[in-house]
Amino acid sequence: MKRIVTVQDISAVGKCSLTVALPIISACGVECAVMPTAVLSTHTQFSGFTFHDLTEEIAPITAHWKKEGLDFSAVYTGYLGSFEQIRLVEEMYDTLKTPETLLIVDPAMADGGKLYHGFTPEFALRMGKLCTRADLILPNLTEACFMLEEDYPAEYDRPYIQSLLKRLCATGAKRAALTGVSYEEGRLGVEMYDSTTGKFFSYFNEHLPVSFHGTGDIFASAVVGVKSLGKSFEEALTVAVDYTLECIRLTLKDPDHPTYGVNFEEAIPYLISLLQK
Ligand code: PXL
Repeated sequence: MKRIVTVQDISAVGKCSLTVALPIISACGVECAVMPTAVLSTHTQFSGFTFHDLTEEIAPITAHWKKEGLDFSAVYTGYLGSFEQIRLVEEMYDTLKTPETLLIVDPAMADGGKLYHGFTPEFALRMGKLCTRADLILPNLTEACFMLEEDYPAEYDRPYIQSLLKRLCATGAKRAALTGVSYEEGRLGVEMYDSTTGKFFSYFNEHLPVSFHGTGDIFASAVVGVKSLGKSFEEALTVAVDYTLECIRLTLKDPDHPTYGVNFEEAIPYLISLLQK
């Protein structure tokens, strides 16, 4: 069985970061080791959340894994809370990587044109530096714009997105996939540029006119899980689009759904059915 490690926080309630990455990657049939970077009572979109930093654990946990001879087919990073955590993640990747270990970075730090609570434009540039080392990065448009120090556009077209993806790869990332892309009403999906082949790939499905927190984390987790099974990046992105849409569909079916995250749990059988195709 493949083993990956994901580095992100535990938001105890909130359906994001580790509480979605672990079940989704496990459901794909991939062992998911975790490097928890902090424990919060909820994610930071709630007010009054508690926060306990675990930065000091990263180096000793890494050293123990190295001593045990553990290897990982991918290191997947999500929400990281500080410059120091990014530095330690780079060190961890250098310590644990084999020639086959993929670095997949979801620069989870912004959406809707704005940085999340507590982040600065300087932090976004530092995250951009981590992205330069990645085999695949999974930003949304807001995160891509902050990393490239560009204004968030009110509107866009395909040539703009393709140029953005090429500029992200020009900084060093091998592949950049932009999430939440829409070129026509009613359709939403992903577009990737693969600098190792010089090719673009895109995939779209229905665009439901709602926006839920945590869908970026669900999308990235599905990509990592499927890719780790030995499928192509294109297949992994396709499954992730379809699975994320199903999570939103199931959420909307329940009139009492929580407002803070989507129903990724009841969509897990659907995710598994996509893997058997
Ligand atoms: O979904 C990204 C995320 C992860 N972890 C924490 C967050 C957020 C987004 O706000 O606050 C703690």
